[in-house]
Amino acid sequence: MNKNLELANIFQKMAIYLKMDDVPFKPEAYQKAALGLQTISENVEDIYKKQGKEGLLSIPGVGESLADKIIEYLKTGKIKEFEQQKKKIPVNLDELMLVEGIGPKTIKALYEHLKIKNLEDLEKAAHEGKIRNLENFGEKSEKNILEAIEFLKRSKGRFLISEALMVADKIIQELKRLKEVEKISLAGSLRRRKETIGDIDLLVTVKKNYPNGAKKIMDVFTNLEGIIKVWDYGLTKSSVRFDLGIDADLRVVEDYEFGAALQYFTGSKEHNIVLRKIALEKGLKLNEYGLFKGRKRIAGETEEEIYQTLGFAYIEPELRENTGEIEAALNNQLPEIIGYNEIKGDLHCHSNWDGGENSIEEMIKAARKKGYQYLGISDHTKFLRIENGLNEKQLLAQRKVIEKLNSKFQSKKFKILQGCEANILNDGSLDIEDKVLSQLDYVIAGVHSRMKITKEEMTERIIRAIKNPNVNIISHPTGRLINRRDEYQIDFDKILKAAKEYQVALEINSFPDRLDLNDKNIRKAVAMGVKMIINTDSHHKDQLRFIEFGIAQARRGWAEKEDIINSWEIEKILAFFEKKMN
Ligand code: DGT
Ligand code: CA
Ligand code: CA
Repeated sequence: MNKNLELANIFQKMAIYLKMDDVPFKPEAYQKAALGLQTISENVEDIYKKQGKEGLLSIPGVGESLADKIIEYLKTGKIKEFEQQKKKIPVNLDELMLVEGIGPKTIKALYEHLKIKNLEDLEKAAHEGKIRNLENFGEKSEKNILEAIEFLKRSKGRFLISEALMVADKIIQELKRLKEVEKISLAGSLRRRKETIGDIDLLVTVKKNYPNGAKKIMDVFTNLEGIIKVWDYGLTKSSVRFDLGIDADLRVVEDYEFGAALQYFTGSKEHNIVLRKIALEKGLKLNEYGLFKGRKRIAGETEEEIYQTLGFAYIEPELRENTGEIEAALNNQLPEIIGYNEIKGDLHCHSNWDGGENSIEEMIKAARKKGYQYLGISDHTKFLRIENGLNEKQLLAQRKVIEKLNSKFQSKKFKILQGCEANILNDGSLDIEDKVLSQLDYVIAGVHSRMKITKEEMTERIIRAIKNPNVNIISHPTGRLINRRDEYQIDFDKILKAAKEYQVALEINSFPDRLDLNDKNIRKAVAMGVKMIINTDSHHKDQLRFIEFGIAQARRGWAEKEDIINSWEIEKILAFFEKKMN
């Protein structure tokens, strides 16, 4: 930050402190000076050096006393009055002032009565119902505070793909009902199925016989339920914000340029830049309106046409990150990435035996409805008490139940496998006796505790589990929670080597806040010939649908069918599990 912005920031805060004490007029003077400092292009330090106090007085909003404050800051790096204010009420104004509906007076009251200093304190107090008891507060204001914090958290960061897709699906549903809409498509990072989304991008074309179609579409779009702000209204582009805090851009384009627009607005920007450069080298021009030779449009109606005319194979949106896909396309070496309909079963599902929502029967019913050929029940094991983890005896009892269910499905060509999700303890051993593990169809092992250990320790710990003859799958191998928790420290190359040697599959967890492995790690696994499995980790039958996020992640990691064991027939998976034993 330069000195102008530093000082502007301090003056803004001093204004807030003055407002806490109901001082008249002065706060406005500080705010005006802050604005002045932000506006001028010249550096305040230079102004003072060249023209002294006179120069400072020429800054908009700066009078005698504030000029002295500026000089004090330039000379000592501090403003005494501000230091005293901070000492009296030591709160994080940067954070608290962002909360919608909270002003200086509220901040002061919250600090004096509840010692609330920052966003974290505020959220905690609101959750504990402490705020409603203060004078001038009530349950309503407490609820508002919580909602505002939630909003803040969301609007500041990027959104999980599941959240963005939920909003996008609703928009698409509403727009599809209009007779004016011809084609409609996702674009941007959402179409590329990135794990987090900045904003939603959508593209539509208007049916020919509706000359005012664009206006109708934009009117409906900008008035959708849940919109809290219209940033931009136009006949070719509009932008809105939904109450979740997520923005959506809608563009209306002509039929003949739909492919070009889709290609352009799908991105990524990095992919497009290289594509445009290649077009230029061929004497062509590529933009959102088409591919041109001189003034003549030679492609633009479809994306395929554009890639083809440029001399490429079609590149799937999930690959368009400029990480080698363009070279691969030019050399006809693009991978045949796994399709969205190629998963034959889900092997990481929890039942109500371990506190999941649904019975094994209900999970089976949901799996069959998805067209799966097999389903694996893999409940937590005993170390995880909070998840009602099963012990050896319970696992064996469950085995009997599953065997019985299987005999029922024999004629229907559906197979239920019994696994478990055992815990990798601190020393790399598992929390279930090998004697029992060996009786299950397969074993998943995962780290669920003590995640903050050194890289060496964590790597050793997981490798020891990989070496266990009964372990077939490592669940969520790096342990990250998107926007909440970083990966644990591991030497992934070593893990890959061990997984390959001991024939263990690494899981791509489809839960939208996990999506672990990430794309880079998936590509490494593919390159090394390490097998993976796309699982949902469902604790409820409706979560089976998350598989699409896991598949998208696998595609982003260039994985083919052969790399993903649950796109295989059941016999082949069982053989893969079995071979490990010997
Ligand atoms: P996001 O929203 O941060 O998750 O990521 P994107 O990829 O959706 O980015 P966004 O929404 O800013 O723009 C959508 C697409 O539009 C982007 O993927 C490529 C295209 N695009 C936007 N701005 C530019 C640009 O300045 N140059 C180029 N070549 N393409 C752009
Ligand atoms: Ca976007
Ligand atoms: Ca956008």
